[in-house]
Amino acid sequence: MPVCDNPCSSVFSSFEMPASTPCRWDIFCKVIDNFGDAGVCWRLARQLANEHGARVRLWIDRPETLDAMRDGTEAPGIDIRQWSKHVAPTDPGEIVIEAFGAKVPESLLAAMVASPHPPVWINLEYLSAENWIEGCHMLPSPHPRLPLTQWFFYPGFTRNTGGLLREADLLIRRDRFMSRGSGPFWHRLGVAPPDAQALRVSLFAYETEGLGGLLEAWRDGDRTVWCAIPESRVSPQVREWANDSLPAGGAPLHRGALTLQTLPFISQDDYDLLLWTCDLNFVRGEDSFVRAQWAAQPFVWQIYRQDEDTHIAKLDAFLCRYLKNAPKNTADALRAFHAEWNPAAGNSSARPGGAWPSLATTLPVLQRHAAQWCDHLAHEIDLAAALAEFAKGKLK
Ligand code: TRH
Repeated sequence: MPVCDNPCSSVFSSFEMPASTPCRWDIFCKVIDNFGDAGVCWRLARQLANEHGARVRLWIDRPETLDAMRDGTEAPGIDIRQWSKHVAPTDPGEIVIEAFGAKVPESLLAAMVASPHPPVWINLEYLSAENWIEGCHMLPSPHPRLPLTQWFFYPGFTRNTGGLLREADLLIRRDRFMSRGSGPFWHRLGVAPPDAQALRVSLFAYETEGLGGLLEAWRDGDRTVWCAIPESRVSPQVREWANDSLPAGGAPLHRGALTLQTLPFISQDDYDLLLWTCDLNFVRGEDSFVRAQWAAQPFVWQIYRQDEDTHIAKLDAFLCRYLKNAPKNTADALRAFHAEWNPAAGNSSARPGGAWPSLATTLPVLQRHAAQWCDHLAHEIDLAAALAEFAKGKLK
């Protein structure tokens, strides 16, 4: 069965596509917390629709999570549907993706078994830089009871993984934006542009003990720091640090060498612009972490915490890969900062203010390193293309 030449079933005809249009994808997303699960699925759905002619049903248990990220963005080819244990399709597409452990309902599994052409059933995993994922990527996992096979798909940083989400025109758009300057962007956000001499920082984070120390290091430092803070879990802590004196209406707050600029939670597309235009980005989770790498700017990753500190091995694996070709001083400074920004459980002595001076000194080197890393990654296949290729192979 060809992957992209099938007439679409009647259910998918609600998309009003021509009969020759292709691949019907179902992506299942369960929002565990925050924005990452929804953010990745939405980005993947958009790319499959825009670049691979896919018709995607994005099944999400909490569709409202997408609202601020989409901010009204049109999504031709994507049908966002709410699902739960009780409301789920019984007419699978050609490709069914369970993202990040979202388990499709039994009724759909039964329909998959009954289908004359069972769909390609994919388990899309979390991103990791650990070596073992290469051995598990694209492995089959037979269902314990039903005549169905699921395939593991691991995003990653190497050729033997599924790659990272990257729209075909992303780096071109980034370079065009950078060559035009960020003035119109700030104007659109209603924000006074940062001083040209200032170090521009974006801060997207979970609650963290190290925040106060870092803000104080910036406040008392030699260089002006302008820090944009889109609304997130760290925002209440920022307000507390500022003694609730952040001006209303988004005006900046000045403290010594530091200017704090709060922002609302902006759309995914605008968030890219913010990452591109800042000299240093604090990111977290999975999707902002990847977008920071496409920004080709230095970044600090606050990894999502897991029980028994298993996330620390994941963080180390990434830093190892990322810093492999970096000068030793630079690698040491970035590692030290990450250790303070991601303390192991029970280590409450973390004060990233302490590791800041070394990181600040090495930022120009880190900037070049980030650009090289981005170029290197851009030579690998992107996740949407890898999934499309894999599905095509399985549907033959
Ligand atoms: O929000 P996150 O912490 O998401 C997650 C989830 O917690 C998830 O359960 C966990 O498994 C995963 O991390 C590892 O961080 P992330 O992944 O960076 O997602 C944030 C999304 O929000 C991303 O798509 C970018 C988007 N975003 C905006 O659209 N506008 C904004 O202003 C900001 C700051 C982010």
